[in-house]
Amino acid sequence: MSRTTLSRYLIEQTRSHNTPADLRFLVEVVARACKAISHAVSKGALGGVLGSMETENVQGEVQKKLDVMSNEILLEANEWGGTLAGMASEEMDKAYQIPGQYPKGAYLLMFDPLDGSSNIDVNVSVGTIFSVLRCPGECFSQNDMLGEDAFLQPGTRQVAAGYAIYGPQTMLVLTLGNGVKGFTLDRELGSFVLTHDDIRVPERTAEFAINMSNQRHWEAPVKRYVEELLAGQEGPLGKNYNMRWIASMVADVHRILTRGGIFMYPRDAREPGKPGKLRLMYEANPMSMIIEQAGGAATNGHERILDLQPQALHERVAVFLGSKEEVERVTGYHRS
Ligand code: P6P
Repeated sequence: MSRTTLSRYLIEQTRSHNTPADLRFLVEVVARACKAISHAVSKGALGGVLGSMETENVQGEVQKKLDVMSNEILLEANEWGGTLAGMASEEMDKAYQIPGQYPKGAYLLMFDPLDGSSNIDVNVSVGTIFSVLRCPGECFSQNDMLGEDAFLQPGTRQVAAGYAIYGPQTMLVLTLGNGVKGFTLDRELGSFVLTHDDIRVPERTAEFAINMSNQRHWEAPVKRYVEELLAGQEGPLGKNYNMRWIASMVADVHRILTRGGIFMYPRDAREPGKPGKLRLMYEANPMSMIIEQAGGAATNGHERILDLQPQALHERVAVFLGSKEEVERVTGYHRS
C-alpha cells in the first residue's frame, strides 16, 4: 500500500475538511524549511555550525549559530509564497514584514526556529515550533506595515500548529484542528511520511517533567504537587512516579504525546515579574493546541492557555500540560 506523505495528507484534508489551498501550501513550505534545518543540525561539528554567536536575542539569550541559521531558513522559505501577511520569531524583536516585491497573504506565521538550542552542542534533540493564525481584517494590504497587534490573538484562534523534532528520527507533528498526526522524514525520498495517524495523550500517567533544581523558587501549589509526586505509593496519590527532564520542550512534549506525562515550567521567585520562562505565542500556544487536540490539557496553573489574551509578542507564561488528570490536579491546587 502506498504510504501517505504530508502532501497527500494535506490534499485529503482539503477534500474532507475544506483546508484552504493557501494554508496547505504554507504547511508544506514550513515542512520543507524544517527539512533544511534538520540537515543543518545533523551536520553538527562537521558543518561548522555549533557554538554561539557574539549576540543575544530579544529574550536576552545568547544566540547559537544554528538559532540564527534556522531563523533565516524559515524566513527565506516563507516570505515569497504569497500566503503570509507577516511572521514573528523568538529570534527577532519585531514582526517580520513581507518584502515589498512579494505578494502578501492571509496568514501569520510565528515560530521558535530552534527550541532547546542550549542542547545542540551536547547532541540532544532540539526542534522547531510553529503556530499559524489568520491575519485579522485587511492587514494584508500590500503597502501597510504589519503591526504587532495583528499577532495578539488567543491560542484558540490558531488554524494550525506543529513542531519538527530533530532527534534519532526527524519528525513533523501537526494539527489543523481535527486531531494530531505524526510524519517521519524519509531521507531517501525526502518526504515526510505519515507514521502516527491519530496521536492521543493518555489521560492518566505516572511520569512528570520539571526542572527540579528550581524547587526552592516555586509557588506553594507546585511545591505541594511535586512533593506528592515524590511521595509515591505511600503518599496521597497512591502510586510511584518517574521523572524525565530533557530541557528541550519539543523533546519533552513529544515524549508526553507518545506515552503520556505532565510537563511543567511554573513561574518562580527568581524573577517575580516574569509569569514564567516559556513564550506564549510560539511555544505554549502551539504546544497547547497540539496537546488538547490529542486529548490532553494545558493551563498556566489558573486558566486554559489557549484562552489567554496575549498582551505582547514575546510575553512569557507558566506552563502545565499533558495528561488531563494530572494537569487538572495541579491546576486545582492553584485554585484551592
Ligand atoms: P531550563 C529551552 O531553552 C527552553 O526554552 C525549553 O525548550 C525547555 O523546556 C526549557 O527552556 C528548559 O529550561 O531552565 O530547564 O534550562
